[in-house]
Amino acid sequence: MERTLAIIKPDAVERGLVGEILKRIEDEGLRIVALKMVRMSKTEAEGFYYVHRERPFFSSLTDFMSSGPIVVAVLEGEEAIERWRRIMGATDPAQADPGTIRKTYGINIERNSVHGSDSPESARYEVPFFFSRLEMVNP
Ligand code: 3AN
Repeated sequence: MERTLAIIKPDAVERGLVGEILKRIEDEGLRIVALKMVRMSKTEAEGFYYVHRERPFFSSLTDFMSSGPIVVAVLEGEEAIERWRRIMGATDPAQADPGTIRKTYGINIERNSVHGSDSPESARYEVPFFFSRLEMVNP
């Protein structure tokens, strides 16, 4: 059993897509074991995306991610990390497979509607970034 961090990004929250995306997660058989809405400060967004600090898009990305509320969730299931990545689709919505969330809702490579941890190592950083153990249920 594996856990991963999912984020519904500001572009999707703004367009009223929270319900659709949470329904998709449940329909795919991933269990939501923690869930909340937050608004990150610029500094918090920089902390979350620390690994990308040298990338040219870092400043724009952290501006965007702190521009409005996001919904963060911890998803649990067999191979949850890989499964959630597959459901999201490629980073660039234009390259994403049909039926993926990013293909369906993503606006561009930055405003791509959802985030998912890309490895067990990043999940180990990202899950506790938002949730304490007390905030995650043990079904
Ligand atoms: P993913 O979210 O698919 O793991 P990463 O980790 O390469 O993609 O990038 C993190 C986030 O940075 C992406 N979700 C996207 O919002 C943004 N991003 C990635 N590449 C670019 C780019 N070339 N231009 C602008 N933003 C980007």
